[in-house]
Amino acid sequence: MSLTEINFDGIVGPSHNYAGLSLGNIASASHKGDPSYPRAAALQGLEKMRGNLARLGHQGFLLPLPRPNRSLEGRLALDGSEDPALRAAPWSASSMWTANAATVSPAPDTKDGKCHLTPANLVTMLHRGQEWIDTARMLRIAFSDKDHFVHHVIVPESFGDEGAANHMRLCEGHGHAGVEVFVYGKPRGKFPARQHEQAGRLIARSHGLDPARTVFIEQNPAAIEAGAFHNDVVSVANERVLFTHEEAFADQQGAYDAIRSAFPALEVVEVPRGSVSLEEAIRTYLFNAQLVTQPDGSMALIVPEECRESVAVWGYCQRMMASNGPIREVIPVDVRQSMANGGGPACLRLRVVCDPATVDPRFLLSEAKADTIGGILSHYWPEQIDPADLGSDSLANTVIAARSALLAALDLGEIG
Ligand code: SUG
Repeated sequence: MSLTEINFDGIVGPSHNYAGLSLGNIASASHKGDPSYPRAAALQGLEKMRGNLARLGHQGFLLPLPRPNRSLEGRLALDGSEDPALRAAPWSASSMWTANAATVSPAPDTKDGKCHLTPANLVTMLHRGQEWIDTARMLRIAFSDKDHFVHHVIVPESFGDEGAANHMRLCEGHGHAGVEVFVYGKPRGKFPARQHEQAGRLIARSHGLDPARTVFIEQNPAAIEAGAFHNDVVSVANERVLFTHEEAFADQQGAYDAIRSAFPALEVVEVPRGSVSLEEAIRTYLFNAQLVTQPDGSMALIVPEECRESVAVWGYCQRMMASNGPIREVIPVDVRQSMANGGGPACLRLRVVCDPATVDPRFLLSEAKADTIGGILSHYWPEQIDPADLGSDSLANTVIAARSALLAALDLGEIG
């Protein structure tokens, strides 16, 4: 068994649009009604995957879900008199943010020595709550090896669960036993707290985690109010390192103490508000970065281009690289189409620590497969969608044909 971390990015679906559906997600609200560019969005995502494949040696992907979702359309009793937000929900391409697909506990952390996955119920938002049925089916195909993977049912819908976006793992190396950190929110202000405390506690029990190596932390309500609708907008962890904003948690010092008592080797890289305000961190998505261990053992932070354009954020990054800290490189990537809906580089990927040989190879990227995917995206993905187009038969035909072409090219037609 050679355990390694594989990032499974969501391929941006052909119905990618800006309907402004996510309350508390500032980017989604501020781009409401704008035209979107699904082809450019998907190609940006593919470029990020190509870069990471070259840098890290492994890269996986998950597929867009079937849209428009005819079953949800039926349940919403759409007749043209409804709020346009209801009409848009069955068209959402939000499954591209696979950090919200599931919570994953790698084999070294669990009692039975298998990797456990629980699909996220995403109940807080209508357009996201439709994802889990299809996501769960896909995960069961991608990780079908029963000797290595265990699939759980979703957390009961009374407890909102948004998956890996609120879950961090500290470890000496990815293949070592880790400490899993579950971050939850409490509803205190005008924006919803999307991750319920009980969701994390329930997942930790069902995944068979050791209570001594499991930590539960409350997100700072002020961060939620500032637009950090998931913890991964204000912190990210990799191996020994927690890279976080000073205002990420309700009790910042208490959070560090709790993690450190379970994981004494913890190294915190804390960004003070004096260097980067919470608002600037959320606008640029500095923390919605992929903190990765490169083959030579050094750590790189893959950030959105927006970070380079911010004097405060880029200044901080320069100082961080010049210091003797654990993060030696900061690499900007262009995922602007996703960013405009509140999804940065980290939202676009689900981390799974496993042996690549145990994954269905159809979900693993190679250079040649990236070329195939790029060809399909360039040929079939719509160039532009205006939110007013959502609901039209001709757009539905285009979107359905585009996804079918991708599935056929990847020999994944069985996903349907
Ligand atoms: O759930 N945006 C997503 C962004 C998810 C980002 N994921 C992580 N932070 N891990 C969300 O708010 C856009 C809504 C729209 O299409 O209008 C949206 O769903």
